[in-house]
Amino acid sequence: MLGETDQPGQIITIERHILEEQSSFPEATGTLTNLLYDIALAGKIIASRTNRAGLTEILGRTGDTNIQGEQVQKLDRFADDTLFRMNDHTGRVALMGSEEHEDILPIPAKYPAGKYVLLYDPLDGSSNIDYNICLGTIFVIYHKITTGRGSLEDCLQKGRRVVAAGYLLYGTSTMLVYSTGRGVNGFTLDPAVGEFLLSHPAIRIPEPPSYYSVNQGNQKYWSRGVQEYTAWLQGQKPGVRGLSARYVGSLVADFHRNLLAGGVFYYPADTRDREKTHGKLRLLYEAIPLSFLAEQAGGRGSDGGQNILDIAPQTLHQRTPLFVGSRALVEQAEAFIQKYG
Ligand code: FBP
Repeated sequence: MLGETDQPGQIITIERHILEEQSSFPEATGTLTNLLYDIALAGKIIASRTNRAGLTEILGRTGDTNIQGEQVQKLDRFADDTLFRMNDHTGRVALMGSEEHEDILPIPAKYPAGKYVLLYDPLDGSSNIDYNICLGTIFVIYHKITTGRGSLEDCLQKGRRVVAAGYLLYGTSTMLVYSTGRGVNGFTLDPAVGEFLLSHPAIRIPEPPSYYSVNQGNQKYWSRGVQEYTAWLQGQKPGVRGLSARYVGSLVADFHRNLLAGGVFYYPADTRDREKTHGKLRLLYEAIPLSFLAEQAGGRGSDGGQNILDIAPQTLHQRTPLFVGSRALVEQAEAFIQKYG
């Protein structure tokens, strides 16, 4: 697999990597390759704004509220517009779905509709924008399965049908991590040349794990199973070495750390808000893409009862509890929830 054969220090751009990946799909037409290029370019444009967020009029709110009931940040809107305008005219995508929009986003009639469906969370962790904390963009790609120019049905596909998924992390450096179902590779943007270069080939979640990531401020609203699981992670159970707690409050940042260092991120269902008895995070453009990547790196994603990739989505913005990261830690969560509810 690419990455394992490359000598350390070889300069591999994401374009070359995607092209070499394409060569392992004899039936490939290059459309997915170009769609991944477009997403990488959109990521560079968004990064150019996040990096200067404190200096430009991009901080603060638009005054609008999105379908999630959240205040829309200017940077949210910019990221959302950038991803849509990058993909609405290329003839590669039939329709899109965004965390920021209540309904699916069909391709304007004046443009040809393509064979792929692109769903995205344009700017994850947006509650952290004003505090200069890591942000991310999460995306997932499916084949269009209906005839014509596509419909909601094309967006409500199980994670087992994912063609490609990934995220951009806008942190100390800008990274793009993706998979087409042949392992997970990470690229770092070299601002000097404006290129994403292969920096993390063939990522596998290491054992033993080091971290657990959860908003423990919600603990009293969790089920007994999740409470017992958290105590186990903290080493309060006999014979268990506790893990260290890390929580940024930006899903992509917390997931990325655990992907590279070993650990589990979880956002369980809680009784705090009737709206969120199924958890806070969105199945289609947060839980499925990250669970796909985790599984490709030897880990697992679960809602506490079943693999996230086996859930049949019902609605565009449906929420789900999420436990994702090191396989053994996620399986333990399922065991505690099965035992204690
Ligand atoms: P969005 O910013 O895309 O709405 O994502 C939700 C999110 O910010 C995640 O990034 C993060 O893991 C979680 O919510 C933090 O929630 P909380 O503040 O309740 O811990």
